Amino acid sequence: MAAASPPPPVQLVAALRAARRVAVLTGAGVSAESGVPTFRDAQTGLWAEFDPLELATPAAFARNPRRVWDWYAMRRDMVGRVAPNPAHVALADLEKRIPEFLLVTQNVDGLHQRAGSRRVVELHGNITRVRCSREGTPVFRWSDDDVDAPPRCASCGAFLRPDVVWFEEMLPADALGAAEDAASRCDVLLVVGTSAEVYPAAALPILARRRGALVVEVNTETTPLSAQADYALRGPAGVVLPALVAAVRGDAASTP
Ligand code: BJW
Repeated sequence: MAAASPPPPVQLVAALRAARRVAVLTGAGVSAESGVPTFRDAQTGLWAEFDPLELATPAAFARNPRRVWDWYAMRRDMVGRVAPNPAHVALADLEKRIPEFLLVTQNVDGLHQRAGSRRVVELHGNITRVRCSREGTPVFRWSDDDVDAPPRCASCGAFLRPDVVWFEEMLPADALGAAEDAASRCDVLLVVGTSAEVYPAAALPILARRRGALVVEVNTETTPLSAQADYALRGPAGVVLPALVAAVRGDAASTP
């Protein structure tokens, strides 16, 4: 049976019920209960085992394209084997109740869309997509079985690469623009499962707060955002979010 969550604060539930515009920023923690490792968690995060400078920068890919490609192939395979968890499902449910809703995710795993979320902006790309490393063109036909990984672009011969955003790369301008617009206009911003350390995503809650939004953090740990958030709900997103959304819905057992 799922762990119980303390009832969400009454004022927060009222604010979400009254909200016309809600934005959500998610990070790796929202997928942790699906079995997707986070990045910075001390024991279990990817960066505890792998060096980001050797795997998630353009220079790393230039130095050793095969190592980077293989690492992403391994993660792509893992993402294909996991399923959305109750946190993803609760956010998809919340979207149906809010007139203007945008879910902004730093995650590349596509689990929000698989849970039924419709209005999703991917800030850091998607691990299932591949593009030409020189021309940026999306590539739809390629194989992980190619012995000479990474495969080459059929048009120009350059290596293919995962369609994700590495350190020192610009975020897709349209995605970042939509995220900033939603953060600056929302009544409530939920910030779920992110260490709030990677910019420009980490600036979105600060922008929302400055523009008068209620900022709500959901995280198992304290982050640099916690002290500035109006509410810091401690606990696994897969427990906290279903309880919060059930209370917003007015389910008898969860109404504070
Ligand atoms: C739970 C939970 C549960 C666990 N329930 N919670 C110096 C040099 C170069 C660059 C910079 C620099 N200083 C600053 C920069 C900018 C840099 C940056 O911010 N670096 C900081 C780390 C210092 N940013 C960039 O480079 C960005 N681009 C940019 O700024 O362009 C302009 C520029 C150009 C040239 C030079 C400099 C700037 C791009 C950032 C791209 C990030 N890419 C990655 C990899 C994506 C592909 C992949 O998946 O491999 O994105 S890195 C990684 O971090 C990934 C994530 O999306 C991102 C954020 O991590 P996230 O999601 O917050 O995960 P964690 O693990 O950090 O946190 C998980 C949280 O969940 C924790 O708080 C847990 O407690 C919690 N949790 N279980 C609820 N069940």
